[in-house]
Formats: sequence, structure tokens, C-alpha cells
Amino acid sequence: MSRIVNVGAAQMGPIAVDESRESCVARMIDLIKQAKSRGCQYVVFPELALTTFFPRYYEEDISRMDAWYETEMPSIATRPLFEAASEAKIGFYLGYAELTPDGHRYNTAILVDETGRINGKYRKVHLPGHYEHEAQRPFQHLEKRYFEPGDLGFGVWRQHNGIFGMAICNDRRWVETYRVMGLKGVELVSVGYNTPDLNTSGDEPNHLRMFHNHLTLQANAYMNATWVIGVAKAGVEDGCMLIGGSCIVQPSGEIVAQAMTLEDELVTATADLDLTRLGKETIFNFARHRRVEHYDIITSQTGAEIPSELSNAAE
Ligand code: CDT
Repeated sequence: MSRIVNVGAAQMGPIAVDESRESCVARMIDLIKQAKSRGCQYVVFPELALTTFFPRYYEEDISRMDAWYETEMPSIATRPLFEAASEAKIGFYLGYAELTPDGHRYNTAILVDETGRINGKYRKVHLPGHYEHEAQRPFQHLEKRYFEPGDLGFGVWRQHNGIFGMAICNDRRWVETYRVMGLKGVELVSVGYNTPDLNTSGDEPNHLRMFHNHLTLQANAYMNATWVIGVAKAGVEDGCMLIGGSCIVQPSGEIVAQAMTLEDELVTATADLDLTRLGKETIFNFARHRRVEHYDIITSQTGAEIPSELSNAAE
């Protein structure tokens, strides 16, 4: 049973506001064909990979945004991707906006196995941005308006003889995301993202957007002894610059392959899932070293609260 998986980070360039799902799927099928020719068995696509990043548009009546969401998966438009991938015996991660039959809206990713079967589903937990139009911003980021926080938690699934997990964009900045999956033995975490190169909430040099992207992917890979594949939708989309920097991170925390462009680009690496063992059995052997008696506050309290009595250092 091989635990060596040839993996691909299938970065996508911008998706135009009027670009059809069929066009996006055709681009993804081209990336699948490249992945096949390079021996990949698993490919990761970005967050919201079937449309432009529509939360940058404000709409008072949310139901008027329904056309941006998928109501079935696979659909007529996306089935060719499932067929191309299963024909190539490639599993994949795909991000899209989901509208459920009972009217819930989620920022969702699915894990599809090499036969084209949906093996797992994740709904984004850490939604960034704001609910209302905020005129002072150069562009809007209305994820809190258009999505509910995910209701499925951080699952893991058996795939490619390993344990695979998923997260979406802003989730990658939160240690809890990876630690919950780490406690389920995760060996490969896939993360699609759409990250503007500008922080519209405060003053911050643009270069920090890429630094924080890689910092969080690499640090959490190391601290949970897992592979992490981060995949961007990149380039100037509808006047908004999105960072690239898609990368494959090994369990040591080092980047082993990284995108060079802001366009559709496949980045590949050979992921030996057994490279997770060193960390999991030694420095990050959770069973041996974690001290849960000191961690209650992590799940019982959400925001920071300064204790009424601060202990002073020297006793
Ligand atoms: N899509 C997404 O989650 N983007 C956020 C943008 C920053 S906050 C508005 C991110 O974490 O990259």
C-alpha cells in the first residue's frame, strides 16, 4: 500500500465576472490533463473556483445572488470535471458556493476520490469580512453577508491511503483549524484561497499578505506534522489584485514547490505521507506532550478577556 502521493496545486488566474462555469471547468480540465501527464494522483483547486469572488458585490436582497451558488454537485456544468478527473484516476478538492435545498448558504469545499465519488464535504468556519456595504473600503468583502458559518466542523477522510482534511482561505490563519484535524491524525490538509493583496481594514504593507499566507500554512504544517497544500485564485480579478503563492508544504514546515505566476499554473510535488511520522511520533506526539488541563479556555471562551487579577511573574 503506497503512501506516496503525487500531488498538484492547481492555481487559477482570475475569473471574469461574466465568465461561465463551463469556461472555468474547461480551465480546470486542462489543469487535470497537465496533472495526468505529470503523474499526479490528487489535485487541489482554489476556493470558489467556479465563479469570480462574488462577495465583493453588495446586494440588498440576498436571493438575487442565487445564480452564484451551486444547488447540486456535480451539476451539468461541473460533471465534465468529475469525468475528466476520474478518467485520469485523479482525486481533487474543489471550492464553490453552496445553496442547500432548505436555503442555507455556505462557502464549501469537497474532496473527490479518484473514482469521481464525493468522499468528503467541508463548509468554511472562519468567515472573514463584513455584513453591510462599507463605503470607505476600495472593494467589499461580504462573506459574512452571503454565507453562514460552516456546520460540519473540521472532518478528516481516508483518501489515497492517508488521512485528508480541508479548510478554506481565512481558516488557514487559525491554529484551531489545524489542531482539530491534527487531533484526528490528519496527514494532508488542502486549502483553497482568494486573498486580496491589500488589507482594507487597516494600514498594512502589501508584502505582509504573502508573508502571512506562507507563515500560517508552514507553521501549522510543522506544528501538526502534516502536509499542507495552499492554492490561490490569483491575479487581477475585476480590478481587485489577488495574491498567488500557491504552494505545497511538507510536514517539516518547508515549502517544497511554489507557483511562479498569477495565472492558471500547476505546481507538483511527491508527498510521502510517512514523512508525517517523525513529527507525530516525537516533538508533536500529542498523547505524550499535550497538557489539556491548561487548555479549557480555548473552547470555553471566544474573545480575549484580561483576568481581573493578573499574576506577577516573580514568586
Ligand atoms: N476568502 C478569504 O477568506 N479571504 C480572506 C481575506 C482577508 S480578510 C477580508 C483571507 O483570509 O485571505
